[in-house]
Amino acid sequence: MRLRVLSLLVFSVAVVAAACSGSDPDPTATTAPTATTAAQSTATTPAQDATQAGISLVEWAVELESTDLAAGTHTFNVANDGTLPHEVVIIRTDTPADQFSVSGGEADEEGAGEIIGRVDDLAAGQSGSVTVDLEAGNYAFICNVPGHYTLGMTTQVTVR
Ligand SMILES: [Cu+2]
Repeated sequence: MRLRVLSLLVFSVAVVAAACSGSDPDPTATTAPTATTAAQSTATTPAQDATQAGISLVEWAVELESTDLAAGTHTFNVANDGTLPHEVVIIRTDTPADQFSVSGGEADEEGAGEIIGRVDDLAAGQSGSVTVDLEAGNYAFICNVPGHYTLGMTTQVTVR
Protein backbone atom coordinates (compact mmCIF):
# COMPACT_ATOMS: atom_id res chain seq x y z
CA MET A 1 0.00 0.00 0.00
CA ARG A 2 2.70 2.39 1.03
CA LEU A 3 4.82 1.50 -2.00
CA ARG A 4 1.91 2.05 -4.30
CA VAL A 5 1.32 5.61 -3.05
CA LEU A 6 5.01 6.34 -3.43
CA SER A 7 5.20 5.10 -7.01
CA LEU A 8 2.09 7.08 -7.91
CA LEU A 9 3.72 10.17 -6.46
CA VAL A 10 6.92 9.59 -8.43
CA PHE A 11 4.85 9.13 -11.59
CA SER A 12 2.90 12.36 -11.11
CA VAL A 13 6.11 14.33 -10.43
CA ALA A 14 7.53 12.96 -13.68
CA VAL A 15 4.39 14.05 -15.58
CA VAL A 16 4.53 17.56 -14.13
CA ALA A 17 8.23 17.84 -14.97
CA ALA A 18 7.59 16.71 -18.54
CA ALA A 19 4.73 19.18 -18.94
CA CYS A 20 6.87 22.05 -17.67
CA SER A 21 9.85 21.38 -19.89
CA GLY A 22 7.56 20.83 -22.87
CA SER A 23 5.81 24.19 -22.57
CA ASP A 24 8.96 26.09 -21.63
CA PRO A 25 10.28 27.39 -24.99
CA ASP A 26 7.00 28.73 -26.41
CA PRO A 27 5.69 31.68 -24.34
CA THR A 28 8.94 33.27 -23.17
CA ALA A 29 11.14 32.90 -26.23
CA THR A 30 8.77 33.67 -29.10
CA THR A 31 6.34 36.36 -27.86
CA ALA A 32 8.82 38.84 -26.32
CA PRO A 33 10.93 39.63 -29.45
CA THR A 34 7.80 39.95 -31.62
CA ALA A 35 6.42 42.65 -29.32
CA THR A 36 9.72 44.55 -29.41
CA THR A 37 9.89 44.43 -33.22
CA ALA A 38 6.32 45.72 -33.55
CA ALA A 39 6.98 48.64 -31.18
CA GLN A 40 10.16 49.60 -33.02
CA SER A 41 8.68 49.50 -36.51
CA THR A 42 5.89 51.93 -35.57
CA ALA A 43 8.31 54.23 -33.72
CA THR A 44 10.87 54.42 -36.54
CA THR A 45 8.49 55.21 -39.43
CA PRO A 46 10.21 58.22 -41.02
CA ALA A 47 8.26 61.42 -41.57
CA GLN A 48 8.13 62.63 -45.17
CA ASP A 49 10.60 65.35 -46.12
CA ALA A 50 12.33 65.15 -42.75
CA THR A 51 16.10 65.32 -42.60
CA GLN A 52 17.37 62.06 -41.11
CA ALA A 53 20.12 62.12 -38.52
CA GLY A 54 21.51 59.68 -36.03
CA ILE A 55 22.07 60.17 -32.32
CA SER A 56 24.24 57.77 -30.36
CA LEU A 57 23.83 57.52 -26.59
CA VAL A 58 26.84 56.22 -24.68
CA GLU A 59 28.38 56.58 -21.22
CA TRP A 60 28.69 59.58 -20.96
CA ALA A 61 27.80 61.51 -24.07
CA VAL A 62 24.94 62.41 -26.42
CA GLU A 63 26.65 62.14 -29.81
CA LEU A 64 25.16 63.80 -32.89
CA GLU A 65 26.47 63.51 -36.43
CA SER A 66 26.33 67.29 -36.59
CA THR A 67 25.66 69.94 -33.94
CA ASP A 68 25.04 72.61 -36.57
CA LEU A 69 21.65 72.01 -38.19
CA ALA A 70 19.45 73.74 -40.74
CA ALA A 71 16.01 74.87 -39.61
CA GLY A 72 13.25 72.48 -40.66
CA THR A 73 11.87 69.05 -39.90
CA HIS A 74 14.35 66.54 -38.54
CA THR A 75 13.93 62.87 -37.70
CA PHE A 76 16.48 61.74 -35.17
CA ASN A 77 17.14 58.02 -35.06
CA VAL A 78 18.37 57.46 -31.54
CA ALA A 79 20.46 54.41 -30.66
CA ASN A 80 21.46 53.45 -27.16
CA ASP A 81 24.98 52.24 -27.84
CA GLY A 82 25.83 52.14 -24.16
CA THR A 83 25.41 49.52 -21.47
CA LEU A 84 22.88 51.38 -19.30
CA PRO A 85 19.37 52.75 -20.01
CA HIS A 86 19.43 56.20 -21.60
CA GLU A 87 17.07 58.76 -23.14
CA VAL A 88 17.30 61.94 -25.13
CA VAL A 89 15.41 65.16 -24.45
CA ILE A 90 15.54 68.01 -26.98
CA ILE A 91 15.17 71.41 -25.34
CA ARG A 92 15.12 74.81 -27.00
CA THR A 93 17.02 77.05 -24.62
CA ASP A 94 19.40 79.97 -24.41
CA THR A 95 21.03 78.41 -21.36
CA PRO A 96 24.29 76.70 -22.37
CA ALA A 97 23.68 72.94 -22.60
CA ASP A 98 25.99 72.15 -19.67
CA GLN A 99 24.68 74.86 -17.33
CA PHE A 100 21.12 73.76 -16.48
CA SER A 101 20.16 73.83 -12.81
CA VAL A 102 20.26 70.33 -11.34
CA SER A 103 18.38 68.83 -8.41
CA GLY A 104 18.33 65.20 -7.34
CA GLY A 105 20.71 64.42 -10.17
CA GLU A 106 18.23 65.63 -12.80
CA ALA A 107 18.56 68.74 -14.96
CA ASP A 108 15.59 71.12 -14.81
CA GLU A 109 14.26 70.51 -18.34
CA GLU A 110 11.21 72.76 -18.09
CA GLY A 111 13.01 75.55 -16.24
CA ALA A 112 15.69 75.72 -18.94
CA GLY A 113 13.40 76.29 -21.86
CA GLU A 114 10.90 74.54 -24.12
CA ILE A 115 10.90 70.75 -24.54
CA ILE A 116 10.64 70.06 -28.28
CA GLY A 117 10.74 66.28 -28.25
CA ARG A 118 12.10 63.24 -26.49
CA VAL A 119 12.79 59.51 -26.67
CA ASP A 120 12.51 57.97 -23.21
CA ASP A 121 13.57 54.71 -21.63
CA LEU A 122 15.87 53.15 -24.17
CA ALA A 123 17.42 49.97 -22.80
CA ALA A 124 20.99 49.15 -23.82
CA GLY A 125 21.02 48.21 -27.50
CA GLN A 126 17.53 49.57 -28.13
CA SER A 127 16.68 52.38 -30.54
CA GLY A 128 13.82 54.75 -31.24
CA SER A 129 13.12 57.92 -33.16
CA VAL A 130 11.55 61.32 -32.81
CA THR A 131 10.54 63.84 -35.48
CA VAL A 132 10.66 67.51 -34.56
CA ASP A 133 10.38 70.90 -36.25
CA LEU A 134 13.45 72.92 -35.36
CA GLU A 135 13.37 76.71 -35.69
CA ALA A 136 16.55 78.74 -35.70
CA GLY A 137 17.94 78.96 -32.20
CA ASN A 138 19.94 77.24 -29.51
CA TYR A 139 19.16 73.75 -28.30
CA ALA A 140 20.38 71.24 -25.75
CA PHE A 141 20.16 67.50 -26.37
CA ILE A 142 20.41 65.83 -22.98
CA CYS A 143 19.98 62.47 -21.25
CA ASN A 144 18.15 63.14 -18.01
CA VAL A 145 18.29 59.72 -16.40
CA PRO A 146 19.32 60.71 -12.84
CA GLY A 147 23.05 61.40 -12.71
CA HIS A 148 23.67 61.20 -16.45
CA TYR A 149 23.41 64.93 -17.24
CA THR A 150 26.13 65.89 -14.75
CA LEU A 151 28.33 63.03 -16.02
CA GLY A 152 28.38 64.73 -19.42
CA MET A 153 25.33 63.54 -21.36
CA THR A 154 24.49 66.92 -22.85
CA THR A 155 25.26 68.46 -26.23
CA GLN A 156 24.86 72.00 -27.49
CA VAL A 157 23.18 72.28 -30.90
CA THR A 158 22.76 75.35 -33.08
CA VAL A 159 19.96 75.60 -35.64
CA ARG A 160 20.26 78.22 -38.38
CU1 LIG B 1 21.89 58.46 -19.96
